[in-house]
Amino acid sequence: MSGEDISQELGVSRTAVWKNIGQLKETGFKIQSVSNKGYRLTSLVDKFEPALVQHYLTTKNFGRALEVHETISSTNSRAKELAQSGAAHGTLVVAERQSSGRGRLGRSWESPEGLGLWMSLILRPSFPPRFAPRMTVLAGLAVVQAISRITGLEAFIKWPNDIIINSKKLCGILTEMQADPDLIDYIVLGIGMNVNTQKEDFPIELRDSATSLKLEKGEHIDRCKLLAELLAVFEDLDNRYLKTGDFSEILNEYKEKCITLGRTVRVTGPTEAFEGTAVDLTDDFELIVETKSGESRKVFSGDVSVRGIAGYI
Ligand code: BTX
Repeated sequence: MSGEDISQELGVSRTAVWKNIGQLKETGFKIQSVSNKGYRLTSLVDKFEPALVQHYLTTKNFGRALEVHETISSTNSRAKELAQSGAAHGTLVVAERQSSGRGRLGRSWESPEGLGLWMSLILRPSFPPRFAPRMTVLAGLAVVQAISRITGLEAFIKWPNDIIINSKKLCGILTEMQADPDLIDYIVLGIGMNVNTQKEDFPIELRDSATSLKLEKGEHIDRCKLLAELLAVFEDLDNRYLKTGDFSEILNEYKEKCITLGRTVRVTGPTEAFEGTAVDLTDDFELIVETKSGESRKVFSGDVSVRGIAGYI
């Protein structure tokens, strides 16, 4: 497109066009300039550039308030700070790299620069705190659906919150909440997804149990598009639940994608460990495990490994 056309279309001066093209190039957009012809955009920047993310967004709330960091300790920690100072429902924190990304139970989450989707969404739902795990259900389903739409890959959920492809861990979800006994102040929903990670980018101890979209699909994935799609699907599911108040249908969709059900699992709690078969989920999102002695036990949290999945033999 010629500089003249751009300046007319946007109603700005040729100098402004020239300056802005220069800035875009500095940000990482690949733009060819040919004298007497104009400019050609040959590739977008592979970064969470706020303007690019906003360009793809189709949501009403999710991601409309956006904070992007090059490096941050943990997007969940930053989102909690923002939530405490009053940030709105749907506020999003994204980082290119996390220096101390957190998993559950004090574990760490590998978040190398420019290769993943490390994000935290602030939610202020109006339901009581005991329903908070429902947000993890919505998030898990949203991740699976967004992956399918962007890449065509089929992903599964390992209860409660790991996303699995080809028996390997692709993504983890960390839900943290601040609440009074009967009112949620905020939920911070952290999602960590390996997007363009290559095998050698993972630390050795994770190479057999972790995967990325690029490794599974065999091609580079546009992280901004993926982020926008994920937020769109997530907001749709959230609206659907708000409108109908009916969670059973959504839980059934989750169950269809839940790789844990019907499998041998090992439950490691704070005081004991046992094995059994995961048979179902309760309406409160507890896992029902039938032990070898025929006892039926409800598991609320703790660690559940599924035989054959993500390194558990
Ligand atoms: P988790 O406790 O289920 O998983 C953590 C475990 O997963 C680690 O102990 C390690 O074995 C393995 N692991 C670590 N990094 C990776 C990785 N990149 N890919 C695959 N496996 C890995 C799951 O916790 C929840 C993770 C949430 C991460 C997001 S990122 C954005 C937000 N900010 C933040 O600090 N955490 C969340």
